[in-house]
Amino acid sequence: MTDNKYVLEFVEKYRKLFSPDEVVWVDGSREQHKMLTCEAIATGEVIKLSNSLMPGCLYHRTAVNDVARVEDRTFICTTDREDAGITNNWMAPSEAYAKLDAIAKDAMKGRTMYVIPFSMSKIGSPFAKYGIELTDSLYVVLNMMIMTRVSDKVYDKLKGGDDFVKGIHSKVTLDAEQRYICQFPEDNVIYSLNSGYGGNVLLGKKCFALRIASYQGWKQGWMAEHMLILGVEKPDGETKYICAAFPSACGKTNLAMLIPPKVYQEKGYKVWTVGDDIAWLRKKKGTFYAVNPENGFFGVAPGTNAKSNPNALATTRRNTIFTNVCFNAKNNTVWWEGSKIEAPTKAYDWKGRPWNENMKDENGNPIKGAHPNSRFTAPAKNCPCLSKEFENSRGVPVSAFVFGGRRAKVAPLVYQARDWEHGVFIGATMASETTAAAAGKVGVVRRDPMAMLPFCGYNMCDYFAHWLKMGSRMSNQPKIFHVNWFRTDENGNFIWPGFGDNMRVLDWIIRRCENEVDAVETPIGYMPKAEDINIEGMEDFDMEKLQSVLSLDMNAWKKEADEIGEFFKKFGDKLPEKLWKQLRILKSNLRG
Ligand code: OXD
Ligand code: MN
Repeated sequence: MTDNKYVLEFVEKYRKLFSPDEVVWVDGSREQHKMLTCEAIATGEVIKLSNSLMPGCLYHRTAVNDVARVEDRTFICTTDREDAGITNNWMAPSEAYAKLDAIAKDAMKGRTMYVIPFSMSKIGSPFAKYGIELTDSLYVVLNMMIMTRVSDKVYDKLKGGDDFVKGIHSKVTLDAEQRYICQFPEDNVIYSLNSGYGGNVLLGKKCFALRIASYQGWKQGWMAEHMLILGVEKPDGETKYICAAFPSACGKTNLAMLIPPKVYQEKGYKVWTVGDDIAWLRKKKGTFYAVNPENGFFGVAPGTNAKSNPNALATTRRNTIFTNVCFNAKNNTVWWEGSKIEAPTKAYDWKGRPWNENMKDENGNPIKGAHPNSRFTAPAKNCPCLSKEFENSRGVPVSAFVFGGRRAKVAPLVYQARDWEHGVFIGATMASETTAAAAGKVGVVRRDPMAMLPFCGYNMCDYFAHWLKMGSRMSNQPKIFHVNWFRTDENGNFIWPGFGDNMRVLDWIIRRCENEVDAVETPIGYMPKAEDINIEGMEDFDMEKLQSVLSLDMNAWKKEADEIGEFFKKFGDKLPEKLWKQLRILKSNLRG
């Protein structure tokens, strides 16, 4: 397959440690994909779904104790603890290697070790970074073949060198107590044991494209961000690109695949998806250019329906792997809560138990057919609104960065940073409130800077400084905005309808970028004049509701500013002074 000595040494080292019965070199070919799929079906690792209704689709269940990313078991392993910072779990590299090697010893006996060469972003592009993942999971192989560019051409691109990320994965026994997701940014190594859940084991995604890549970007002068990338095509045919960061459960995939409301469609607006989760950003001629390094979407299934995200639904109709959704045994398809499709009458839930929608647990709560974090892994090329720039190796020029969170009261529908430094402050302080859907107290504010808290592979203070520095080098700085689709009324109901209507906010953002519309200066930044948000054609929405989502409660903001101060204090002396300066400006503005 290759004579690259670094690749051969890497594979041999872990073959000796894991002791698999066999090593299979994955080459990315159709023939091999077909063979491996048949094998996964034969072993029961996946179930083949209806060929006529869902051609090429597969169904998989994870172990019940292994259904999500595990932040408490995720470590950044740097020589110096300071380089991981206070927001990451840290382990010394020597300790981590020793601990994980002991768990890994002979873990693949009786199994096959697959060697997956993959590229994040298009092979050969200026953005491309290469990786090799070793795994004992065929499910991982098949998912990686959707989410990344898997090909033996990767070996040629290495040109005999060692510039690749080494990904090591084994399910071992799926013991949650021995589960580790370790990143070694100084060594370009990811080591993941005892999990089979996507975010922990598809090592190209969070582990590489965010944790390792953010560290590489810091060292090499570029950025890896937890951002969707979308293009808004205007009636004159010009397309403007926006990158947006939201914490999990804020509808990133839905925003990335938004369908504009009728009034916008009639005028000729279109939204194109470049990416739904990760953006790699590089500077060219003073402008940020963004690519989506992935090749597919790993989206949350529950809540996806013909109204919330018809494009995502269409994307999943072929060659898609479904994980932990409900299995409809009547017609060999899948179902999930919030699909707006009648629940199946002959079905098995995500745990594999016979299921119907009337079933209740011992506390009388409905038993869900699909796990709330059940997923689809779908090829990007299936997406009806995929941007024609998706494969463009130069990336797309970024006009605006958007940060967002889920805030019931404090943040208005949209506001704009006064300048880059203020924008970095807004990103660094963004937050979401916990919802009733999650365990624990409702309404607890969790700060999640740039939505990177679980994904930044180095010290967050260095990360903020990197943001400040990158922006200061741009002659064509993107404008920075904050949005909040989740303001509630006195009864706790959402006021803003969201989904396609978010286009109205994107429209204001783009007009601001083009200096086509004025704004009001407020203590927190620039805000729209209500009449500049187009509410034409909206049902059950009026000027009064718009005013209410644009309103600012100064007392709530004073409390917010105090809380930001407490949050900043946790970072100690390393926090860039420019962020403290922005907090002083906010406090002084709020005093009036
Ligand atoms: C994801 C996440 O799975 O951000 O994309 O949690
Ligand atoms: Mn994500």
